[in-house]
Amino acid sequence: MRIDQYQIDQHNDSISLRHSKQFGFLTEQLGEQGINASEVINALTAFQVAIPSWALGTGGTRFGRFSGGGEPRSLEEKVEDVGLLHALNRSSGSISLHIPWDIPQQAESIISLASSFDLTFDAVNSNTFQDQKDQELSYKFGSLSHVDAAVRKQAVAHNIEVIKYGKDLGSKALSIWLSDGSCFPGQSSFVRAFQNTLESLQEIYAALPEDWKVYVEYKAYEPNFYSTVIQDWGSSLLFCQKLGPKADVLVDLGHHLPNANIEQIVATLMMEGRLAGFHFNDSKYGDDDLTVGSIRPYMLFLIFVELVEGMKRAGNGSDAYAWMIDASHNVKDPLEDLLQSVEAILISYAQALLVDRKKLEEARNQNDVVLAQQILQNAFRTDVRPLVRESMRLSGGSLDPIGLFRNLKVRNELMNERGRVTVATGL
Ligand code: RM4
Ligand code: MN
Ligand code: MN
Repeated sequence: MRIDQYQIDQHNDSISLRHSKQFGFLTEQLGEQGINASEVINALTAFQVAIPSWALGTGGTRFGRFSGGGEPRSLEEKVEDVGLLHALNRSSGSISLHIPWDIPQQAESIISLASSFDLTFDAVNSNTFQDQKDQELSYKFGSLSHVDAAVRKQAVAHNIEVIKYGKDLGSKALSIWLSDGSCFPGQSSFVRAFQNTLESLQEIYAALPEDWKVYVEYKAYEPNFYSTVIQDWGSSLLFCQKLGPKADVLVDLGHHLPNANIEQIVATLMMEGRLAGFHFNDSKYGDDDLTVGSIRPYMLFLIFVELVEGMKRAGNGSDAYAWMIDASHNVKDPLEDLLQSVEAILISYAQALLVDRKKLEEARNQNDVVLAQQILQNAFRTDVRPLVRESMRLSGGSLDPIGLFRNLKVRNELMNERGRVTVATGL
């Protein structure tokens, strides 16, 4: 299914009066504070968030999975789904593949399908946290860190194969999330596991094409419950520093221990020039993979405050980083959920762009704690949705992506095309 431009324009026309009023009012208010709304809108338009190929179907937990129907049955249909999202919000212009869940059979034809939707291929992800059918050696006790060199070799070879797939698609990065660790004290040697992993990563690093990067993701726990080899940003940074300049740290919002100060982690990584990018999601307890901004929107805003600051300091734009949603949708329509997530990201980014940096610095220098807090909260409490809508409208998207999605009965259409009982590959 494709959404035509005229359908978007028609829907926009029907709600444009209300939007113009709200947008006009906000622009004026911001103008009084010395903020140029069009600069914010330009930054929003440039912000593109990749969609993971494994998030287009209904997710599940280890207890069950309740498929909603019309899920993509092939990589082609996944590309089509991301095409729908991008047509609606013009902010989801790339797709990130997980190998071997989504192996592109013919690179050229999938590239041309993607470009017909204005999509490119983001980082490719390797998978050594599951055993595949016909796999010779098991990853039950680890992969890149395994005590047996033969298993490590197999895991390294898999990562190198993933790079090859990515190269054919025009990707520029390999993203590694390593589930290796131990479930019980005594099970493994921390030091040996680290050293084995480093050696394995060095081999993968050596296979990276010239203009590629490797993103090293960390996670405190799960599926291993006692220790994880790359457990936190510090371990990840250590690996990256040992590997070289093509390795950077990937932050997944759900991968920290409770109450971690993620915004401070982000600031530190940016200060060191080692932030690769983000896997966005939200959580209440652990790696819950919930809709971005659904539980802790203020934290997301504070993270964006640091991101904006870090980008400014580094003198680069948002395209210098890899932004992706890494979420799972157990009870919502995956496409609606992804639209909500992208919107939440843009809202936080817009709010962070409103922060009066000069005043904030002055307040800090004066130790005016009250004022510093107020400056941040003023920005956070501004309803910036008209800016987000306007940025989508200007780039040809919808003023109300979810409204139009429902209006066009997209899910019904997909169920008619693909069937009611379809299960997408992924978790
Ligand atoms: C992990 C991690 C990885 C993702 C897998 C599916 O928890 O977030 O990034 O690839 O889940
Ligand atoms: Mn992740
Ligand atoms: Mn995760």
